[in-house]
Amino acid sequence: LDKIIAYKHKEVSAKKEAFPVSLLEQSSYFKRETNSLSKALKNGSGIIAEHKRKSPSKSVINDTNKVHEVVTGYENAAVSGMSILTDTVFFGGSLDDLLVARKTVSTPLLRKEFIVDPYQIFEAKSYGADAILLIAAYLSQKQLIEYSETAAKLGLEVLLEVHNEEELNKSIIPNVSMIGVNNRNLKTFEVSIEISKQLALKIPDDYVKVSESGISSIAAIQELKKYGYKGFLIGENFMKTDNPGEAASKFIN
Ligand code: IGP
Repeated sequence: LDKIIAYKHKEVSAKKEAFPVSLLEQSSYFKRETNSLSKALKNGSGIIAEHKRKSPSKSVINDTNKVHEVVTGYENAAVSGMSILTDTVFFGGSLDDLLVARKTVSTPLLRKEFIVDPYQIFEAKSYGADAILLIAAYLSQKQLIEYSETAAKLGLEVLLEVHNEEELNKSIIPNVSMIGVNNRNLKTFEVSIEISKQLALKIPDDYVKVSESGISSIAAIQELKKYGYKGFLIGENFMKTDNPGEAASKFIN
């Protein structure tokens, strides 16, 4: 994680030079009305299907380059939202993937990125995202508050990711609609659904609860629903198959 964050700071400062916010604001998507991911989770299947090619913990998951097909499949499966990884170096994604997804579907889209600077929030909006991820593991409460406010001003929802009680405590802040419990420890890669169960009761009711990572069965979703979870972020389990959309539809119907 430290390596990723250090790299992100370099990446962002280079981009700011080459492509300032004033240019991002000229994107036709910048002024669009966004769709609410949190509402979609409450009213639908609750599945947030992820587009994920590789990860530091699993290396290659799906090396096809079929974003259009994957997101169309997810949309046909009636997922509530999609998470599009835009990190290139560690996850093999790109902002272009987000753009392709935005051009293809109207489903709420989460930009899945390691945000270290408000610049990336402007970028998310201009590439068609409806929501951003903020990660409490490496952001201070001050940053979380500031970034959530920036997102709200741009009409983007925030999914705030936590992995333990300490991170949860600093995440009870305004302008956040969804709290995500990552079952994967980003430092050790250890995964356990128990983390979601343990933290569930400590999340105030005004946040939509999302369980993230390591979900690979309908039974797990049923169980998590008992703990009040409305959102289920699933990547690998769908992406490792030849037909991620079909894999997702099996979880929904
Ligand atoms: C999906 P999985 O185990 O279903 O592929 O996990 C998603 O939760 C995971 O990709 C993720 C992630 C993140 C990736 C959760 N939080 C933060 C990068 C950064």
